[in-house]
Amino acid sequence: MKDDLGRRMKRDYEDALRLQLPRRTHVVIRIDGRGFHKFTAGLERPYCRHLADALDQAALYLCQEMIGCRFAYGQSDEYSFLLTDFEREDAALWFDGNVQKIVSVSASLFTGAFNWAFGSNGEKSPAAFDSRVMVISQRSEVENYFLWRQLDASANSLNMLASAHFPHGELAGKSTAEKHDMLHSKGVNWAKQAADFKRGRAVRRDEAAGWVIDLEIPIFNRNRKYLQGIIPAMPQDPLRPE
Ligand SMILES: Nc1nc2c(ncn2[C@@H]2O[C@H](COP(=O)(O)OP(=O)(O)OP(=O)(O)O)[C@@H](O)[C@H]2O)c(=O)[nH]1
Ligand SMILES: [Mg+2]
Repeated sequence: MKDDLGRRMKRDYEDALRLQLPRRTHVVIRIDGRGFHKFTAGLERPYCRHLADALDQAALYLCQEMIGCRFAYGQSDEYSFLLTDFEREDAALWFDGNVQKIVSVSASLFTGAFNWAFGSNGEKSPAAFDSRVMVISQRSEVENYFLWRQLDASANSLNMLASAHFPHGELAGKSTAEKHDMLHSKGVNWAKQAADFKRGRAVRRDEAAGWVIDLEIPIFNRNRKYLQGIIPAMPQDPLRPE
């Protein structure tokens, strides 16, 4: 009776929403701080090194935990991870591609590791992160995905710097060039800020040292070789004529 009930509950309800990723493709997972405008309220502005370090540590931990992880890129309160499962015939996909497992476990591992690394934030509640997963089959689109996140990094970074020097109302409707001009008028130069706060940071695999945090990443669309050297290419389709 109990076993029958369990089988029926699983089949009728649990398995009904079971979603599976396709195999042999690029998988991207993005993790983002939940309500971080609140969580970061008392932190150093415009850029908080302690926050960035804790995000990097959480990303490093996740890179080591996720089967098939190749690369991670982070900025502001988010980190994106690239996973692949096509390098070898018998390569595994994390949780066999079970979407609910992938998003829930990635968010919880990242959340746990971040809070551990960050420590207490005064009286505040612990930080929480959401997670989403997507499949991007084309290698060039994976590259575009990371170009997009880095463009967002630079825009966020400029906005953070501007909002540390001007009230919200004065910045509303201002273009990127105008924000740069406003900052220059106060003797502040965005270009002189730390590279990783302008471009974001990466966790990548180094042949000698294993997983490493990289604070000196290039501007992706000025140095295409960086991402192209990291994003794995699919092996040739065996059906293709010789
Ligand atoms: N003080 C400070 N804040 C930061 C730093 N990096 C990111 N943030 C804040 O993190 C927030 C990230 O914004 P979003 O992810 O768009 O918004 P959110 O409030 O997290 O909301 P959801 O992601 O939708 O849950 C922004 O409000 C930034 O101000 C930092 O170095 N210092
Ligand atoms: Mg957020």
